[in-house]
Amino acid sequence: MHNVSLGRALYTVIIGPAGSGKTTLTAALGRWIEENQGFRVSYVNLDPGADQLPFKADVDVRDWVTVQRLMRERGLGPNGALIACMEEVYARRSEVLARISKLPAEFVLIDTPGQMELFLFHDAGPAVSRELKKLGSACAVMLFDSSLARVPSHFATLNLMGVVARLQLEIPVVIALNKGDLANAPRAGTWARNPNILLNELRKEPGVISELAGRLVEILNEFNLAVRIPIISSLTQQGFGELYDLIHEIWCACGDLT
Ligand SMILES: Nc1nc2c(ncn2[C@@H]2O[C@H](COP(=O)(O)OP(=O)(O)OP(=O)(O)O)[C@@H](O)[C@H]2O)c(=O)[nH]1
Ligand SMILES: [Mg+2]
Repeated sequence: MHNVSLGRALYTVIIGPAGSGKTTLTAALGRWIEENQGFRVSYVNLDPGADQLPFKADVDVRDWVTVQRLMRERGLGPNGALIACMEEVYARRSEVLARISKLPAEFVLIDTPGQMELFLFHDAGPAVSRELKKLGSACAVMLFDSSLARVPSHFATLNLMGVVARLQLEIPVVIALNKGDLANAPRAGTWARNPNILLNELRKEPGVISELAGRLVEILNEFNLAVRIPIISSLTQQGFGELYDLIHEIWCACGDLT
């Protein structure tokens, strides 16, 4: 149990590719934190394309703009409309952030659109994360489907994605592999716990990409940029304790214990 209040909120942005389970995790992790850590949790939806949500959004970007409305009004396709939505969110970010800043919670979980690249490489995502950092502590959870980590070189490149996200959003990034209940990446847990086993298996994998991935792991280790990657399940709550500890460590490192 870490139910010690750090005096200021922790804003956790959940990012990841389409369908990796961001929305399910936002709801499940929020409930888990409320029940197991005793903190108040607020929920923010920054996905203007969301239909139904499994959590009650305390701040909802759809109050300002929706993908459906811009598709209708501007004759755009879903991707064009999402880009237009992010422009709208960017233009109105001070209103959105003012609402977020008033949430009476220690933990604020923020769900984002499926097109992760839009949040990372459009102005709106980095602008939001920079402002969140000013409000309290902030971090991102970068979620991947664990089926992406079936071979050592794929697993090794996840850390690199985390570095890219950290560079873009300017906040610490925790990487997690979701859908661990499906056991479709049986070695991932071993690689996550033991980088030496990962390096050994990379050396056995043929090809220049595996060699590159091995060097990458070594360099990231050297620069202390490799992170622990928990295997989690938003359905069974597997790995939530480990994920929470990683997030909590960031909270402790960013703020003074009170
Ligand atoms: N087996 C399993 N399925 C999961 C898990 N988490 C999410 N899912 C399923 O994955 C699908 C996508 O989940 P979402 O939470 O909508 O994913 P998302 O990343 O928010 O999707 P977009 O917002 O559309 O990008 C749903 O069918 C979920 O039920 C998990 O831990 N295990
Ligand atoms: Mg979603």
